Amino acid sequence: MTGRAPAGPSRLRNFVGGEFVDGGSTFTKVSPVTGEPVFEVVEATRSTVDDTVAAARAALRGPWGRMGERERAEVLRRVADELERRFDDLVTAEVADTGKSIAQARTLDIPRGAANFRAFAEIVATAPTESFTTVTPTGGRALNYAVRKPVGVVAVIVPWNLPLLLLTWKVAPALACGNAVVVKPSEETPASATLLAEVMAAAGVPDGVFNLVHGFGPDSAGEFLTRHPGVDAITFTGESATGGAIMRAAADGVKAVSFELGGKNAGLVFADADLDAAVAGSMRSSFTNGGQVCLCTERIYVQRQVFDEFTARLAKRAGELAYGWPTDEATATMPLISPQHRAKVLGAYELARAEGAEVLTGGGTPTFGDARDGGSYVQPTVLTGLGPDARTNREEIFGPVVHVAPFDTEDEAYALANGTEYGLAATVWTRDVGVAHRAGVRLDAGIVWVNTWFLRDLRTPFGGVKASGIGREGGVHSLNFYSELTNVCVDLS
Ligand code: NAD
Ligand code: 6OD
Repeated sequence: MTGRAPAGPSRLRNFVGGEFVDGGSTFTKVSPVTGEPVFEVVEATRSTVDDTVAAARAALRGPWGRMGERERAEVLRRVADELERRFDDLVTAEVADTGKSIAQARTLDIPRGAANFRAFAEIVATAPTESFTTVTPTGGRALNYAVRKPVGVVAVIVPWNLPLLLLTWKVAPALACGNAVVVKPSEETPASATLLAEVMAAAGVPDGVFNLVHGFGPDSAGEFLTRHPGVDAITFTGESATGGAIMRAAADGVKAVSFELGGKNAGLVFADADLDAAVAGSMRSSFTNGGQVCLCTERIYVQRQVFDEFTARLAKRAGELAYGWPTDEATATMPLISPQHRAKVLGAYELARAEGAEVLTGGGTPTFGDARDGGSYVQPTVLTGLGPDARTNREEIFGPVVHVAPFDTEDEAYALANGTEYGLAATVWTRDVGVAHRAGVRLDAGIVWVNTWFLRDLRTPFGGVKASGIGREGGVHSLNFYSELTNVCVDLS
């Protein structure tokens, strides 16, 4: 990237059966950094969505449908190679769409795109299937074994916060299992998905295996896709309320769903923790990607003996987070994705004040005296003073904001952490292995990190409990969603 913002606006199109297609109306994607237009995006019509589903179905009947796991794994490795070859273009696209720092895009978002394909190439090529030897009624033997088959046409719908990472996290296992996909990125982040279509073509993925539609949710590409009778399964990441709408749309066709939804994640800091690590880790877990990660901690409960010291250190560091252009290596903040999302987060800051919160740092918007004043920035914010029933402590905000409160006993810590409708992730800071284990058992969360945050092994189960999701993806759990298991029973007697 040479300038402050990418060259633009350029036109992003839908990808159907191996071809980019134009036509229909367009919408404008604006930069979160400056509010200026960056891309014109062709919105998929209902008939474009029909065409993608037909192209995907046709691909399943072609050579793709006859490939074995090892051949598909080889295709996935070529996709990873091509993603790495297009690394700089993908970084530029992701930064243009989101305003995230180029340093983060280079070290997290784009490398994980390639890593997702490499990981699922290995997983699908090496995963065992079950087999059982069974005694027959006549005393003979039968062999039962399971074979994996693709589910069919999979709709992949993802949000805007980690666009390529979250898209490829689902596309890689779906392709590994032999499905064809129709993907719909967020209307806020159309660019890296468009490049992924180019990557697929360059890597030799057969036409129709990967299709892309741009657009919105209700009465647009998202809803057309989830209601489409030719779609066999839907994998979705986004808000819990959207998950509900998609589930209703999926009910008619009895389509399988996998949902990774919202969170209101807690951090627990016990008095025996390494406080330097807890403060540094909580800075990451609260403010990475402008707090726009579903796994971010928006509530931290700190054991009373260390509450004052922890809170003072966290608020000081949050107040010192460096603003800068995304292209500056030292930048540690980023804008929110859109003016609408900024209004929502600022509304949450107002609500916190109205509920009686003390604002330890932030609570408003920064001013720059340059083009960034047209962007969607808010200040990183640390709050305290609210009880567990405050809406600020129960509702997902999805911005750079955390509320800090004290606790006395381990039981109280778990009760506070579990006191929301969500249950995605939790982070625990302690040196006591007993506490670490009990936290894993007693917290309502799909993922519990101890003395770390967002440390990922792609073979592990990933997902949420309560309103944070349905199902698990990762490793063999992804294979189980993206494939059908048929049991074959052979009488050997
Ligand atoms: P969102 O639910 O508004 O949108 C997500 C996607 O769904 C977008 O592509 C959108 O166009 C589409 N969509 C919206 N309504 C639809 C409908 N009725 N039918 C079909 N598609 C529809 O979410 P967002 O604002 O883009 O993302 C932020 C949310 O995502 C937060 O709640 C965050 O916690 C959640 N999230 C969860 C995870 C996870 O792994 N659990 C990961 C990232 C983000
Ligand atoms: O790391 C992942 O695989 C993953 N799905 C992360 C989700 C982050 C939410 O914003």
